[in-house]
Amino acid sequence: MKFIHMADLHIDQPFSGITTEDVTFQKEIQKINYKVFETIVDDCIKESVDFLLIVGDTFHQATSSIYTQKFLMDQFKRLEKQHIKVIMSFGNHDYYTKNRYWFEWPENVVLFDKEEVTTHVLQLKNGQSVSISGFSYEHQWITANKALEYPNRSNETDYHIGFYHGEVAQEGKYAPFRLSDLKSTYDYWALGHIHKTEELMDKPLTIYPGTPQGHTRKERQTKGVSLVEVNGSSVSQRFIEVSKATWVQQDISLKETTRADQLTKIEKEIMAAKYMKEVTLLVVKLSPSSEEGLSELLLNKEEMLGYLQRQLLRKTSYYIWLVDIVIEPIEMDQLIMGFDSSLVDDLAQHFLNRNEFYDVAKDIVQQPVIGANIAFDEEDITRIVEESSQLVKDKMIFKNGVGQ
Ligand SMILES: [Mn+2]
Repeated sequence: MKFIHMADLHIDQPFSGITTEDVTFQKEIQKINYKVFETIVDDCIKESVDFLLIVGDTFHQATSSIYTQKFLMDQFKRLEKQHIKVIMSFGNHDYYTKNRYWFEWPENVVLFDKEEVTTHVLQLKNGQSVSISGFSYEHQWITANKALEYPNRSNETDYHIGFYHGEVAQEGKYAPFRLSDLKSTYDYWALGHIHKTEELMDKPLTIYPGTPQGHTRKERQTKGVSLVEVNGSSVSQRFIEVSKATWVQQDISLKETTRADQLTKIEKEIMAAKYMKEVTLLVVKLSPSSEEGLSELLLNKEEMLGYLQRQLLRKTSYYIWLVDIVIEPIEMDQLIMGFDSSLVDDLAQHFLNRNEFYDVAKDIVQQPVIGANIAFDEEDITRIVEESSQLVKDKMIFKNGVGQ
């Protein structure tokens, strides 16, 4: 028995952080999700699997566009021609409502469309058979532990697979379960919901394949889809990478650079990394040269980002899109003061006087919107002055060595 297990495609989810006026790039990025699914179908055909398992959240929304539905049905038909079945459930994002679909599902597609656990039996190409037990979401949330509802391993078929879109948790909204609740006599547990690739158990092999294509900068740790082969009691598994856009974080140091060198250096280092994917979605983390450099970067970050986005997009035959610039905070050298820290406390006393306090705080207090809504009483003043003098003390090293 050979199959591919995927989940969480989120085919109609846009990529976060892509703001571009470049029309060719816009078109390219819109096609990516579709290309990813085409690649999965190609792999099913190439590996001549018995079936494709799709464990929920194929669509990002419960109502998907007609175009997307048609695209998916056509891809399923490609599999039908090769006698490859599709077993599919719906997750919390694409929870199932029958009348939202505009087309008949092709004959090779077997759906889990109910919230109760049901079992489908499939014949394999070699004459063996498999039971597949699972459920779908019909609402956004399922609070019950569905794992407790699965049947024992079937005696009628050669293999038994469990389908589960949900989370390992004591309680929650996504069919929370404990690993020990999953039937241990099954051959494989095909999970969905978590976007990071994870193997939870070895026996039986229990896998979250993760999303095949990350859509946010947090979805970097993903390995594609899970290709599984089971022969009697021996199970072999590997991941197949299918993503078309990669999320990357690159660290670039600006230490010992002058302002005039910085943009060129950033650009050069990005090009030197030789990103070869069709689309690279890049987050650059800069370490500034100094405290002064830090404030300069913070001040000009948006403009630098816009400039670099335009510079990089057309540099290669591939696309590099700079999603964001993150600036690393730097350690501030503490000032060494030639007096005792008690002097700070003495100075602070001065500002406990209401008039002195209001004189310092006048920029805030006289601001019409803020001033109308804030009145400081004695207690507020004391607290603010204490906190401020502590802040001052934190940034200094004193002669008496108290650093505080
Ligand atoms: Mn989900």
